[in-house]
Amino acid sequence: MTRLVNKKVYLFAVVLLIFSSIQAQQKNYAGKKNSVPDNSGRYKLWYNQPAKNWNEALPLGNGFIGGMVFGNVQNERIQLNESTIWGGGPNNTIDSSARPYIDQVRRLLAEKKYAEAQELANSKLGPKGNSGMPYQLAGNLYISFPGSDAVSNYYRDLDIANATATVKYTLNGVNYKREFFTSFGANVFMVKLTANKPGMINCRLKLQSPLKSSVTINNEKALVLSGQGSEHEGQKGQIEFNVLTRVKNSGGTTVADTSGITIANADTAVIYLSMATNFINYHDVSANSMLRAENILSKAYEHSYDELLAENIKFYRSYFDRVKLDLGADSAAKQPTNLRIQNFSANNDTQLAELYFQYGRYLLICSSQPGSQPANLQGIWNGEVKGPWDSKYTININTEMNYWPSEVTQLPELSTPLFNMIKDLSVTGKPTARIMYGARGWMLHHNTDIWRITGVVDGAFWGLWPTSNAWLCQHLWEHYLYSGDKEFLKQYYPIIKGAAEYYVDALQKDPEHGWLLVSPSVSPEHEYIDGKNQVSVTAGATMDNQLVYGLFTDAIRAAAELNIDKVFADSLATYRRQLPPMQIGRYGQLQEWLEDLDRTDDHHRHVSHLYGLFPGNQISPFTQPQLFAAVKKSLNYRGDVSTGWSMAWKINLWARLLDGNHAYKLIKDQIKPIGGGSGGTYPNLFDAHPPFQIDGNFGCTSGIAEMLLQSHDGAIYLLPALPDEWKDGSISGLMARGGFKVDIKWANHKIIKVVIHSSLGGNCRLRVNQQMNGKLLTAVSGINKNRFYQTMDLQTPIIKNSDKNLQPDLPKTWMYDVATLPGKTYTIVNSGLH
Ligand code: FUC
Repeated sequence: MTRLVNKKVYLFAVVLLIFSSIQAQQKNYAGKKNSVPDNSGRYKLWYNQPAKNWNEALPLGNGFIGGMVFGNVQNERIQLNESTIWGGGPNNTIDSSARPYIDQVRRLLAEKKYAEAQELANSKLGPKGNSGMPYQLAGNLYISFPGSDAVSNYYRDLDIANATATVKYTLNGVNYKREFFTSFGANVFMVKLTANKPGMINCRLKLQSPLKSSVTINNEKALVLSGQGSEHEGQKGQIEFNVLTRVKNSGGTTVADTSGITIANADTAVIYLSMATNFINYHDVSANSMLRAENILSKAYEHSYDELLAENIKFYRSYFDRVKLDLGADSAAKQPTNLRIQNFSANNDTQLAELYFQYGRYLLICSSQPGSQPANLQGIWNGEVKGPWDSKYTININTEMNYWPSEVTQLPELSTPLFNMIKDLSVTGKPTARIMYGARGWMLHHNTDIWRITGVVDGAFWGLWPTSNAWLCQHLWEHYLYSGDKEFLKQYYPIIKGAAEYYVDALQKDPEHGWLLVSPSVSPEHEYIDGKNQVSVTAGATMDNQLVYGLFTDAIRAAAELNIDKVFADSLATYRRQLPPMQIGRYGQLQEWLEDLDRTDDHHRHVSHLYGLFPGNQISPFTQPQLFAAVKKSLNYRGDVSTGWSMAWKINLWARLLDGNHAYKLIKDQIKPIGGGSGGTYPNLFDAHPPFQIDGNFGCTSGIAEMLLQSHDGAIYLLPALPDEWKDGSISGLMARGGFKVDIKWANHKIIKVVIHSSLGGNCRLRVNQQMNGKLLTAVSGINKNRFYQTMDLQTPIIKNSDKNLQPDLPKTWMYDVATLPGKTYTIVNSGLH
């Protein structure tokens, strides 16, 4: 009882504290005249107060380093990240005692002793050594200013069209301005402090880190923070890092000592900040981090802020400007972003949907660059020593979701870090396949980290999932479908083949049907009920069947494209036929497990068995209408509101279910402040699982693209899922498979203009929801001859539901072919609207 009372008192005190700190903030900033952004800011996130917490700070980054800008008036904080600062050091987590237990678990599953199988798996097949290392922050740059917080005209923004952030305010009649960006070319974080009167820049810089670290100063009067990644779960911290910062001022003075740099009476001050570590690759940490950080800083220091900025904007825009989305003007952009998020579901704030779409592209450009680490659970932005789920790579959905927008929104180079990680994993995952499963090829379980670990993480209930390799390889094949890049395919074919070989050896014959099953496994992180037990460990989960079916198909097609390995490809075709077909269960749902165990009141966040619809291409409304209808049933049972990434996945799924209004409903569920335990969006537009997880940002960007264009099912489907709210608009630069770049303009929900840029040539087949009569178009039906548009040849599903004629309501569509040549552009103006 006393404990309960104490708890209540404590809670009350916390609420009071939060409330009074909010009031204190409001006292400083409310009531003062807030400045309205210079142009209503189609591409700006803007606010009239500083960040009260990390989820209000604004992210800048270049794939290698990142910073979160808080915009506090008296004590500016820039929280710093370097993408190779992780706990521990080179290691792998292969379980050398696993082999006999895997066989025992397989036997128990074959005998349908599920609870026993799980008990054994949980006790014998848990993590060995560690559950992966955490991605860690570098520290903080603090800039403290004398005076008071009571300023007027406070304004703070992030301009995602230019990758810059700004803070402005007026104090004692002086207008102060701070500008920030992260240089892609020079790899430094830049800050510029100015005022509209000379001699007014007075401040003090400090570097700080919660990691083991010390601060010194070097010969060039740069402040030097030297630190070390943490020891974690028995792994000694082997990352060494340095953060260096140096000032260039005009007017006034700068004095540096080990406690900081003091800038006095300057007209302007520019701060250069570099960060580097000793990390070379997952098995080599022998670089000299200090030398690296010094070189970066001294090279950048030769250039002025304006030079670096001009070069940066040019570089950044070479990515960002490739896609333009216009969903029409609305007046909500005149409001600060935090208010727009609050009001999104009530208002039709089309420009916020646009901003969210482009923000996903911004975040990918800033967190994943050729040569960098792939975007992790938080991209590159993590303010903690041990962030949520270690801020590492979860491969049963999250890592893949990060890269969903890259091909379709024309940022394919940004997948390079993912491809490189797959290459690493195909090496570290080879002994795992051999030692744990007695199989050739390579494999990993549901997580990895910078050291590319491949063993079980977090316990068998979550971690005994061996199918990550198949999902990762889907990205390799998709890159080929979009680009037609044979060199790329040649380079990565052995990796796709290695994953397929793993399954050739590891699949288990099901005694009941003779099917080949992935065993043991789980339907990611989900459980079924076996008697009184909640069990996750299983064999032949639908997602696994789809993933292996997809992998074998891609490997067969890749071998054919390269004209190699026919015997192996033919053997895969034989195995593929023996995989379990998809099954429609008693509720008319797509079964998640081999047996009909689904529940209609199950709202679990993972929708793994719907992989076949998205991001897979195994369920088509036109050739698999029954499966299509079953997926719809399953998704309706699962419900809408969930964690951030789950809602983002559902946007893509509803787009593929050709229901734009339902997809839009999920965008509304996602773009709202968090509450009631479900996901949403933080004031800085970061996706909330909660907590912050970047996958939902990327997933929603991909979902919006899928609503406007799809190209996985034999044709380029234009506006397949346009919601009522997006009546007029245009999109340019979206990519379709086969190297087609597509621009679409529509009015009153009808397409009025399409422009196709063909890079590879070949037949361009369009599917539309309206009759079109452009001069270049030929109305067609039947198979698309373009080889990038081959559809999946599936086994016949098993239907257990009594309604054998499950037929979805499908829109009437028309198909047209345009014969294209490489490098040519085709404009179709649909004059006759039907
Ligand atoms: C998977 C999800 C969780 C979370 C974590 C990082 O485990 O089930 O919801 O997103 O990854």
